[in-house]
Amino acid sequence: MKITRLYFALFSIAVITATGCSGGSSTPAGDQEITPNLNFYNWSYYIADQTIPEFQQEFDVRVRYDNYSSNNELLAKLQAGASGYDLIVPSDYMVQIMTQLNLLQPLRPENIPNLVNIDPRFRNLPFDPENTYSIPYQWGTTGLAINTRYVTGETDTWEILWDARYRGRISVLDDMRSGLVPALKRLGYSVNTRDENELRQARDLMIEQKPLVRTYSSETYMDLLKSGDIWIAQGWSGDIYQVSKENPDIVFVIPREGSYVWVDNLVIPNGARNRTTAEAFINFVLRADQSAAITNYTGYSSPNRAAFPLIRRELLEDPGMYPTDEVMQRLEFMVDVGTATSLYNRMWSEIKAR
Ligand code: N2P
Repeated sequence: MKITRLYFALFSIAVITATGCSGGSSTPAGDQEITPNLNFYNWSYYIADQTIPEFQQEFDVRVRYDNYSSNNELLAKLQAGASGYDLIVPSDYMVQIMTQLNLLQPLRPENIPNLVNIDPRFRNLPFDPENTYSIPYQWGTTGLAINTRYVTGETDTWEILWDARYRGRISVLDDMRSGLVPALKRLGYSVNTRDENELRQARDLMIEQKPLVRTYSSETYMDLLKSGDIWIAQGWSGDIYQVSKENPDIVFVIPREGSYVWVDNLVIPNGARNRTTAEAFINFVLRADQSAAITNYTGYSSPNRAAFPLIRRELLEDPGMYPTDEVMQRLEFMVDVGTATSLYNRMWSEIKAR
């Protein structure tokens, strides 16, 4: 797998600008006690049913568990201050942004010995080159869910989102970075473009497509797919895997024009009151059995080498989850686009306002 190489190529510039901005810890020294509470904020549909109950039982901790459905929702919550969360799961480029904003505190490796289970190819990735703040949780790809009962013809292309036959049966991911991807890739541009003209063209294409869209969603689209209310959805690999278990007409495809791949990471925000407990939880989900249970349940891809023998074969052999090198060449990682973030914001608001 070429994941690390791809990363290094893409991130080499971004990292140079990101280093040097360290988020210092505000937690007092000597806090090595496991506290009785943990406030965990995670993506929706992104954990096994038994993970939290088993942790609570074993460590005698009460976990408050809340969900978000986009990196921007997570960032907004943190920036509003006093979120109370001890543990969050931002994607690669968002770890970069949060580090620069001094929102994270360093992890203490001595409290997370199971880090050795992480495949070396997923350690020291360019958005956090020393794993100072983050440890990979799960990774995956972004593509299209297709209901093969209703959708015919070529389906491995973003163009299908512009096919008027599917008016009202389409959903698109609801955030400014993901939601522009179908248009950027159709136009042959990078998901990390900072070029205003390219972003305007992408905006115009998404505005043209908007009359066909039933909903912009990064969470409820799963239920709409299951029930057959929508037939085509831009979505994430594991989400679609979960849906296909209940509705076998649904398949996941990575469009031939290319897409993006991401790694989500466990991190502790600055100001977290239950830092040691958060580290204990990180160490717990890095265990081979716990990590494999999460992967087997969510259908996402695992960065945990020790978990591999316990992961279901059908998942390991699914090219949507573990793309071939040839497909991988067409996938980009998102990076922090710096000042161009405001352009993405503007384009996305203009699409949504229509
Ligand atoms: C889970 C979403 C996975 C995260 N519903 C996409 N980075």
